[in-house]
Amino acid sequence: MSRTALRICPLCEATCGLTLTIEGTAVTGARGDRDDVFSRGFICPKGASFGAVDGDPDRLRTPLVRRDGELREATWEEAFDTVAAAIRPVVERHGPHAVGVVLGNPNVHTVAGALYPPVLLGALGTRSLFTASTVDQMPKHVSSGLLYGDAGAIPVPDLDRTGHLLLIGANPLESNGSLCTAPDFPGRLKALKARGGTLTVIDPRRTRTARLADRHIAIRPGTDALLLAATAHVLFEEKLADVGELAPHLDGLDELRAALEDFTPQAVAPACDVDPEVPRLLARELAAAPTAAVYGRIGSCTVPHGTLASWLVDVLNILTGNLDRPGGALFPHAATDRTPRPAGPGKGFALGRWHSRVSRHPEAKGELPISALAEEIDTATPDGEPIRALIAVAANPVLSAPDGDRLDKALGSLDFMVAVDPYLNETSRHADVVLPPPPPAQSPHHDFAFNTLAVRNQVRYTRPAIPLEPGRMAETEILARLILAVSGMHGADPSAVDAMVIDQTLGKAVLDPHSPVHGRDPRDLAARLTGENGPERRLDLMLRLGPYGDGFGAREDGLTLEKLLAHPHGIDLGPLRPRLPQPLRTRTGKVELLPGPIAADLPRLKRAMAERPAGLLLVGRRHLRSNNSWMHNIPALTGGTNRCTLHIHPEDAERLGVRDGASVRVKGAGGAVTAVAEVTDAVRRGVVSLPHGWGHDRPGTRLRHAAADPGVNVNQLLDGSLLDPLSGNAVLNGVPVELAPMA
Ligand SMILES: Nc1nc2c(c(=O)[nH]1)N[C@H]1C(S)=C(S)[C@@H](COP(=O)(O)OP(=O)(O)OC[C@H]3O[C@@H](n4cnc5c(=O)[nH]c(N)nc54)[C@H](O)[C@@H]3O)O[C@H]1N2
Ligand SMILES: Nc1nc2c(c(=O)[nH]1)N[C@H]1C(S)=C(S)[C@@H](COP(=O)(O)OP(=O)(O)OC[C@H]3O[C@@H](n4cnc5c(=O)[nH]c(N)nc54)[C@H](O)[C@@H]3O)O[C@H]1N2
Ligand code: SF4
Ligand SMILES: [Mo]
Repeated sequence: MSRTALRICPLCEATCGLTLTIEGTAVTGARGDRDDVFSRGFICPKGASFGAVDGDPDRLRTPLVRRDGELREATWEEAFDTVAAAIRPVVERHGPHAVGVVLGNPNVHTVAGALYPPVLLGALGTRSLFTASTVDQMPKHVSSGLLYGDAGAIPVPDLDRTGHLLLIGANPLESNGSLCTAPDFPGRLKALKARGGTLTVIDPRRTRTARLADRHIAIRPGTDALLLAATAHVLFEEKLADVGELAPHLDGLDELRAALEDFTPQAVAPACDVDPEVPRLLARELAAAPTAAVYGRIGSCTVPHGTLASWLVDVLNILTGNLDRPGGALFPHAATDRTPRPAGPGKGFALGRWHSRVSRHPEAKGELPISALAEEIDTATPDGEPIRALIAVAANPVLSAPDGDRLDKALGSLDFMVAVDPYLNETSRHADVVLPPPPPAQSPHHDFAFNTLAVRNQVRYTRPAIPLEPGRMAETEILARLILAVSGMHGADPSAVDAMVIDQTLGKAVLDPHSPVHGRDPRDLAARLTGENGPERRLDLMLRLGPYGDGFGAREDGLTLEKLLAHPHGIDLGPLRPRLPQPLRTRTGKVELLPGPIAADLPRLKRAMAERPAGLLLVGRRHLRSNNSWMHNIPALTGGTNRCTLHIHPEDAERLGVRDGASVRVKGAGGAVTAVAEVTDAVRRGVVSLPHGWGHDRPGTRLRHAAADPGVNVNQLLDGSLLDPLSGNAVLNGVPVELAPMA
């Protein structure tokens, strides 16, 4: 007897609605939900393998606790007892910062990851927070923080209506999009072309996305900020800049023009290794298009000038009048966003409110660079204690962050580590306690993060497709119990955590004159919340207080959890709409075009005009059937072209004596790896490419399929010292390497 159930796919940012086929407690099939208001039936090979991902026999079923040096199966009670007994003493003896927290990427794909880590951090009071954001999009947060006063205000390209898309360092045909949630990104790009629009792609590799483009610019890695600065320069020089209706919301236009004066096409072209006509062409194309959107992703962020490149992406949208207008780049409005407040000056965005202990890296958005995690554990300094205990939730930094070998050793030296992870992998193998969440089919889903980055406003929620198997614990409960265990409330009812958050939120809302519940009784409001459990009540709360919410009766027809549950394929909330100045939180209440920290970093970009590295530069790549470090254990998603090979251009291969299929030694500042060469002109000359997330050959892991074809860890080539200084983001692309064919 089989049945079907709906489940939003958590495997990438596209958030497709799936229809799962379920037999007993197993997912035996997955297809796109044609009635999904957003994804309309789209599915990719990863989503189609949902059953295999969900049912991977190597997923842990019970907690593991280290006894006599070995991880052994244990009860949940033993596991949380061990955590409670270990963490509090570290805090009491060495202070809160001696407990580190590492949050990995899947936290943005789970309900638990959205709702509990902020509470955990509050309970611990630690400044030792490291997340996947600093090997990813932190530069975009910093540029948004500086421009708009809110690190979360990220404009999203209006894919379905734009007339021209300039796409920089992104390959959505493999990644399915990022910081731009768009189920069927490939179809949306084809639709852009079908309606007469144009697509330009800047990427050192001729990717599947680049092959779809009208124009592909194979730039030298790491130099996009220069090319974009020159493009903005041309907009001013050729009097093509036209900010249109944005004018009253902008501050610093003249200062911006002056700051970009030296970035002429002639001056940047040699460093970018493009013709000086390219920035002129880009500027004219952007200015001439009826509407246009500039969009940058990983390749524009994980580079030495990541924050400047991210800032310039928005600068180009602003100078062409495309920010906040249909067809340009707009600020989405998610159903769980906070109650909108009236426009006006805000608190602004501060960087470097504290610094890392060893290398004195400034914090950004409350985080320290994950590149610095190893040294914060293994290096003593006179001021402050090293990290002694670590809580890792959905993170595999041994593979995803620079210099995995050093981090591997550092993790092994901790007094205590707990990992919330379904796998015993390169990172969790160091834990003293592993707390495994249930597989996705047994978990609820709502996209708290990605709905704020979606190309269409919409809201969807799916309850667990399969009830929790006996012995399983919901990840929401795991994290709630973890919070209680580290805050001296071990053993209390985990729903107390949700009740506390609800009380605090309502307590503030009733005092806020702009809230729809201003002046009401918080206990009465709390009693009206619906939902089967704490996390559902919190979702109901956020929906009801949000921009489309019922305001607890203040707005008839408004959104509630009950209403959402009555729409299992989701509720469409319409296309993106202009919102300025409401999202602005800067001190001036305007878009601050040339913020101080950006202006102070421009001389470094100017110096980069003279840099022409003679050697090879390494870039990454993603494969459609992969996802960071944790999907190489699924047979259906490995093999074929999804391999950890080194792409190298035929001319470079010839010059260095590298043959297709032969092993090559790749050396970087942090170490060396040996990979099989794949000679291809899909990479430009002077550039080689290795994918990340591989290197599954360490002992003590339980990833049987992945270990059979382990690949190598590209991040071993890094030593962790190369960062974008403003954001602390690791430089993962455009990294100098040396090659030697193996005898
Ligand atoms: N060289 C190079 N390095 C990179 C990148 C690159 O492009 N090049 N990309 C970077 C980017 S963009 C990112 S986001 C990071 C990712 O870095 P990480 O977040 O550290 O790595 P992931 O591989 O996403 O690992 C996630 C972990 O979460 C676990 N997990 C999976 N599902 C769940 C779940 O439902 N709950 C919990 N609790 N755990 C779960 C997995 O088993 C795995 O251990 O890697 C970065 N590293
Ligand atoms: N299939 C699959 N999908 C994924 C993931 C995955 O691992 N696999 N990971 C998910 C995550 S966590 C993220 S953050 C997103 C990332 O989503 P995307 O940013 O679309 O990811 P990539 O496919 O790595 O594309 C980055 C492109 O930048 C190019 N590039 C490298 N250096 C430079 C440079 O200096 N300048 C320019 N202009 N381009 C450069 C690379 O060649 C590459 O084609 O994907 C998500 N989706
Ligand atoms: S595109 Fe992403 S969200 Fe959609 S099915 Fe594939 S992995 Fe899942
Ligand atoms: Mo990412």
